[in-house]
Amino acid sequence: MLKLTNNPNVIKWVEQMEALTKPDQVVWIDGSEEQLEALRKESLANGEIQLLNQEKLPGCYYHRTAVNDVARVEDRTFICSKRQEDAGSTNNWCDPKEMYDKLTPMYDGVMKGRTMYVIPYSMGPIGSSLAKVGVELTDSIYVVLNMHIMTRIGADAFKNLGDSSDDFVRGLHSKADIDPENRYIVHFPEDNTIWSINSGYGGNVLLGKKCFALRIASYQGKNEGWMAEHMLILGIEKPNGEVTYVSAAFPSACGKTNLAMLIPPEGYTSKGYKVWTVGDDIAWLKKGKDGRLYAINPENGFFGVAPGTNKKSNFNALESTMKNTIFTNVAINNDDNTVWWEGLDKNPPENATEWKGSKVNGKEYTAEGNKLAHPNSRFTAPARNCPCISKEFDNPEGVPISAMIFGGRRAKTAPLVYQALDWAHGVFVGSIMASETTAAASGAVGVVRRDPMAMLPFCGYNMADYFQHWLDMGEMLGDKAPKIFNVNWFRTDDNGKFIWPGFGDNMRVLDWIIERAAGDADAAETALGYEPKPEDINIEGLAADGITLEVVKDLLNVDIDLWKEEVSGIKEFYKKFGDKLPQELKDQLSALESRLG
Ligand code: OXD
Ligand code: MN
Repeated sequence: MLKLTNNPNVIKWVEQMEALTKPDQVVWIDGSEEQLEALRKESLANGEIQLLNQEKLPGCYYHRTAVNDVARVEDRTFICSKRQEDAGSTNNWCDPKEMYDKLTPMYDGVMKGRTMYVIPYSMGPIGSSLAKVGVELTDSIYVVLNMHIMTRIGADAFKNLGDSSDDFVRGLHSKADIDPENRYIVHFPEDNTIWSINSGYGGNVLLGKKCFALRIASYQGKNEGWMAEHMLILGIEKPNGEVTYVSAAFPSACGKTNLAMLIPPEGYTSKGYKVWTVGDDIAWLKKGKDGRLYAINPENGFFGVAPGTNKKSNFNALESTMKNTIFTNVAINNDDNTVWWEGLDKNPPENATEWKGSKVNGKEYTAEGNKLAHPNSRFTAPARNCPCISKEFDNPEGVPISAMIFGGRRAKTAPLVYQALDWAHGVFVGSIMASETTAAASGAVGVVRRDPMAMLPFCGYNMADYFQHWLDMGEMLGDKAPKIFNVNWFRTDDNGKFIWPGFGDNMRVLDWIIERAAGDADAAETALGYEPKPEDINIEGLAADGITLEVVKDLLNVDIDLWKEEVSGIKEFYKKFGDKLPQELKDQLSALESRLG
């Protein structure tokens, strides 16, 4: 078969990996519809994927993973830098040589009787100076089909690399035996290399996503002066046509995909406000020619959590899944061969197949407290399907970011919104990001988990160095740096009920943020930073939700005693970083303490 590049570095590496894994044949993925269709047929024939109702869900397929292989495995994810201190205390570390020695025998001959697919892909629009090239070798057609949706694949991807460059990320994946005891997701940042074995779950095997676009890219960004962040990107268009772009980081289960595809409330849409999605999970950000920070979404699709997605919570995400989508571990409605998940509607199908593959009466099954879809079941949908996809989605220059938003799920501490005093304070705000555990996850409810910039599981190097890199980026950007904000949609009342309606109504907070970033909104200074005056949050039409000016005042209230406790929590957390924690962040913590009095 034709190789898709003459680049000797690519060819040499593919040959080495072929010699190691010993596949029966090697197939280069050119990205043509003809080749993809042949692979879909093969995958259908061997039962790896199933065809769904082609009238209702054209081009859609179903896949079920092994029961033991349904999520990312942080305890089996490693950063193998030469020096342990370069991985830091929040990553699993192993000496690279030791790890190669351990994994090489596992890969030896692992593809015997199988085909090795060579997938060239670009993270970011082809030709963009912000884009990067990867090559993933895999023995899974499911991976090829997902990579086709999630990245830009095929010969064109090599255009950015040229004939001699060595700057591509080498990803080697084998399902092997899907053995959880020998499952490894390993990054060698200094070698531009990712090795993944014994998993078939998206987050572990679609190597362009978390492994490359966050872990390897964050390391590259530190060395090359740019940023790879776990952030959505969206554009807010005002009635005069002006679009302001913001990026936002939240830990999982805080509604990142929902915010990325938000539909503004009636009072805004009728005036002509619109929201445009550039990305829902990852942003690569670099200083542009005009000195501002520009962002691209390196991905080409959405790998979204299905449960909870419905017409009301996220109409645009649901629409995105109506064609050319792969569903993984959701339930099947056997009456019409479509898909179902918890939260799609209130009618679980009677004639259902639950995610593990048993036929059940969905109504009875769910009434007994069982889940038809796995809580982490997913859709892999092309970004272009999204009704509100930004026209800048493919812009190689990216979009200029005016504001960066951090957030988490806090019942009492964090106010609805506040603005950091300056960039360095904003870095501090990001570094103390936290979320309280919900009943949805196992373990105690209400426990505070710190997840700086939502990057704790995704930073490919020492997080203390990562904080320093953020501080350095601020120096580089100077007064052109985006303004930094923190939001919390999740304050609860005394009965534990969410006070703020959230979803589309979060537009009301974004509205203040973009006006403030443009220097057009007033603010009051609090111990935490700048806050809107309560009357500057537009609550028109929210009376039925119980939102009055008084309630907004409460939502913005800073409870000094709770924040003093918070400071102790932060001090405890910061100990993890030892001497490497930048002095600037220690100073920011002391400054907060003294502002609290
Ligand atoms: C994801 C995650 O899958 O953050 O996007 O876990
Ligand atoms: Mn994510």
